[in-house]
Amino acid sequence: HDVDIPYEKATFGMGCFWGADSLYGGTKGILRTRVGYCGGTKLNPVYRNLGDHTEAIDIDYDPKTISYLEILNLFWNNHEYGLTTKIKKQYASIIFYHSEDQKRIAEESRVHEQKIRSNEKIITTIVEAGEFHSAEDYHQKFRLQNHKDLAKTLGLNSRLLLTSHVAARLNGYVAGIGSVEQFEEEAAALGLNEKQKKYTLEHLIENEGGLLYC
Ligand code: MHO
Repeated sequence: HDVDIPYEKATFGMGCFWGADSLYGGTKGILRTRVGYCGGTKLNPVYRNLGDHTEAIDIDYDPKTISYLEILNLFWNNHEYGLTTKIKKQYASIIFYHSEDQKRIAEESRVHEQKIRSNEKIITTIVEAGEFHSAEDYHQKFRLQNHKDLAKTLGLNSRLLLTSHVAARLNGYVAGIGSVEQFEEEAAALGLNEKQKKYTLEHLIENEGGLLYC
């Protein structure tokens, strides 16, 4: 049940990557997600030793269903980037663009955000996407992996944790992202059985509208 359609990429640093993974995973039009380290120079960064890298979310999306601007709006509305307190490089607010188009749209959206949040100083930087270093398996689809029984039914290995469409979507839904209506529309296409469906729905309802904690 993977989706083999044309896609584009989006990459952001927006605080702890667990929350971003679920946020985007449950959003309509997002095909796959992975979390990792980006923007620095250290070779082979790992969670306990990430050097000058930033925690980042890497997204494959279907541009026919969701636009880059819509994805950016989720970025602006779901992390902190204008605090007077200093944010560690690990949690820096960064837009990693993949094309000149993305760069332009990102820069325009930053100007717009600064206008409507005139009492905050936006510290978000916009830089070209470089190498993305995938994080350790246990960081991928972190919320979903907390639901051990459901995760087990998907048979996720190291590769699937990075590439599975179903895992990306369920990682959002169990965290309360997306709506019941959206989930019910999609459950058949995801190939879920009744038990998986019932379990996911329960947790979607329980967590809907809640905060993405870290
Ligand atoms: N407080 C969490 C943050 C995790 S995160 C992926 C921890 O230290 O485990 O930055």
